[in-house]
Amino acid sequence: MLKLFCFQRSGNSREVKIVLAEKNIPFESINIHGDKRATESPEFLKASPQKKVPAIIDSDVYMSEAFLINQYLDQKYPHPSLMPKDESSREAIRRFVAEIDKKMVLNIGLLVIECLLKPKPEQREDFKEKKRVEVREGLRELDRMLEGKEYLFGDFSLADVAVTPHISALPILGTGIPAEFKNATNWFERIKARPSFQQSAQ
Ligand SMILES: N[C@@H](CCC(=O)N[C@@H](CS)C(=O)NCC(=O)O)C(=O)O
Repeated sequence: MLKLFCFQRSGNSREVKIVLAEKNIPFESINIHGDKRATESPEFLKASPQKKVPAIIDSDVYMSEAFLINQYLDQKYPHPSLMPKDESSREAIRRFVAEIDKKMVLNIGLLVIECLLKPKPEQREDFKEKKRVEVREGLRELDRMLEGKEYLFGDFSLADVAVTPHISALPILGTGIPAEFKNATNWFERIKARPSFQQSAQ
């Protein structure tokens, strides 16, 4: 059975859990949080030399990096497909994920460190506000992309998967999707209603 190394509050792990749930792929979840034996195990280190989650072992395939894992899963388990058929749309999704990782996912990660992992006296309020503004700019762009669409690239795809688990962390970071971004707000409601999204939080 496929093994997934993860931890519960990891947005990147959630990305892979969503795809596993969408495709109904059985898997063994190995929660490595605080488990030194798991983090130092040769199989985890082979799957993830950087010691980051998510990582998977699927027969003889050892992999890390959420989007790479999800593209692999989508090819190996094609039903339902989470990438468009034509190569130019696939390439557009790859470019989108690379961009949104830099513009938004990274900033949300930095907010997690600043707001949740640092002791209060060490937290920099100006830095937090700067990152919140940058995240809101990313949301504005998503809102524009979603005009007239249910999902970012038409059908639900790996593009939606790459960003939504991270957006769900925003309320505990002192921000969220501004109400004026109606397309993004409605899209996120649709995502939250999907069983795969709900299961990925467990
Ligand atoms: N670019 C990687 C990021 C992976 C990553 O940063 N994972 C975090 C959890 S969300 C992690 O393993 N942090 C533990 C650490 O850095 O030691 C991906 O998309 O999978």
